[in-house]
Amino acid sequence: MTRPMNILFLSAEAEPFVKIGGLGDVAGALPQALLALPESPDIRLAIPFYPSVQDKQVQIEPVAKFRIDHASGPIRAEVFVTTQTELPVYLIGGYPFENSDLVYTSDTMADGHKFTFFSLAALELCKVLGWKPDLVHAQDWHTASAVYALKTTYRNDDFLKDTPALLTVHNLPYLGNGAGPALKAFGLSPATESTLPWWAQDMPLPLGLLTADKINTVSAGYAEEMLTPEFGSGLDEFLATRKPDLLGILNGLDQVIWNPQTDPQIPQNFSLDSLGKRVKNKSSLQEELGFIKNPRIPLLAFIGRMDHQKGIEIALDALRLIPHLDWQAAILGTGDPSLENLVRSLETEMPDRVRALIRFDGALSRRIYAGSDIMMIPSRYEPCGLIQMIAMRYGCVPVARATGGLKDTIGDYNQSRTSTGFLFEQASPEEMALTLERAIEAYSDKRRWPYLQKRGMRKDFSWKKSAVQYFNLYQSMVKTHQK
Ligand code: NHF
Repeated sequence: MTRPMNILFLSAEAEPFVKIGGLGDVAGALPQALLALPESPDIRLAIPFYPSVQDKQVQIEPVAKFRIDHASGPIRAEVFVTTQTELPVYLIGGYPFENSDLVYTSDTMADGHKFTFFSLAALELCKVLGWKPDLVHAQDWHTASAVYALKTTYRNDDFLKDTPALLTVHNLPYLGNGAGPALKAFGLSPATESTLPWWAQDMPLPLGLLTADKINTVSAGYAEEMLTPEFGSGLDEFLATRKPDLLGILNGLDQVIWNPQTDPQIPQNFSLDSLGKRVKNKSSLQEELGFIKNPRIPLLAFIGRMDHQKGIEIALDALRLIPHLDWQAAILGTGDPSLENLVRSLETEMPDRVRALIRFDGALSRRIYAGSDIMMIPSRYEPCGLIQMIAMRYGCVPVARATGGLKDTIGDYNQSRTSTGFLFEQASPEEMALTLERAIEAYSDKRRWPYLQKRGMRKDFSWKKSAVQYFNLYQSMVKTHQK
């Protein structure tokens, strides 16, 4: 191919327009990183035009108006494109988004309706613009119906037929359960004759997994775990049939935004060569949190969403098992109110060494990365994870469950030459407590600890690395289709 590859990148969220979770980070960074490659593709990002994005007053211009067929009558789509960045970002609006203040809701029917509308409108947009994608790259269940549509209703479409599709799984348990009626109303029938288990035959993510030319997830470890009953969300046996087309590509980290050497929001900048300065961040954090200011007491932290996946209660119970050791703990995040209350209870039990920081606070999270010693990451599953990468970059040593991307990015202390942290196998407070004990003991070895920190700080988690892998994958998929 002499011209650059045309890639349509679909996501329900993308920084800086709208970000709810890790998907927003990826969709904000990866298309940009692909654009920065020497042989950059003509990549275009499409996201829904939520009311919250409209409020941001992004510079845009209208590009298209068309209709999407629906059982109760056609629905009008109105599309704008951003004009202030090199990456074209299509904002797809229409009435399904007009009253959706929240990106994701608990109303699975309504979410199914709006995301199916979005997915189909994104494909239709390419036709209206006369811009033929060489590949469609969808993310998670929200846009998986674009993959299914390409391979079914658009199978004989002159413009879009034979377009290869890549589906990236960022979080397998979210299958799009409840979206079946919406798919049907938009003309996408269930795959009743397929190899999918019967209960998944009308769900967007399984349908995308069934029909995508390639499937990837955000670490090699999670790609393997998805094939097991523990992590497969009921699809493990089906996914085994797709194993030849399933791969893992690790997410990257924005190394400019996350840089302890230049981060303006931390009290004391530091680098690999001036790690000694880091202690100032610790003492100022101890002071801010009302803890005893003592550099010898290890300061543990948890940052993240308080939900079942992230396993915060495992960490709380693990801390209860090690009262005999000296430590302090800062726990920052919001989420499930019952889990938030568990964090508050631990603070009440141990007021002089636990801080329950129940809020979203980006600036404080940076001070914690820069000033705490150990980051606790007890996730039950973690497709990739960002916290561990940021922690390592800031010299904060992770103690994490050996799962998915955590296992792939953290070298365990036992492998002394490559170790950057501590891993434990079972999601149990007992195992985590033993591992915290190991970490706290290692912390007291003032000679060895900095080696551990420095190995983590040296790790290259740049987006460039991931972008090259996606580029090669796109290229091989496009070539296979041209044959
Ligand atoms: O990093 C973005 C993120 C992952 O592990 C994370 C998760 C959701 O659970 O790929 O998606």
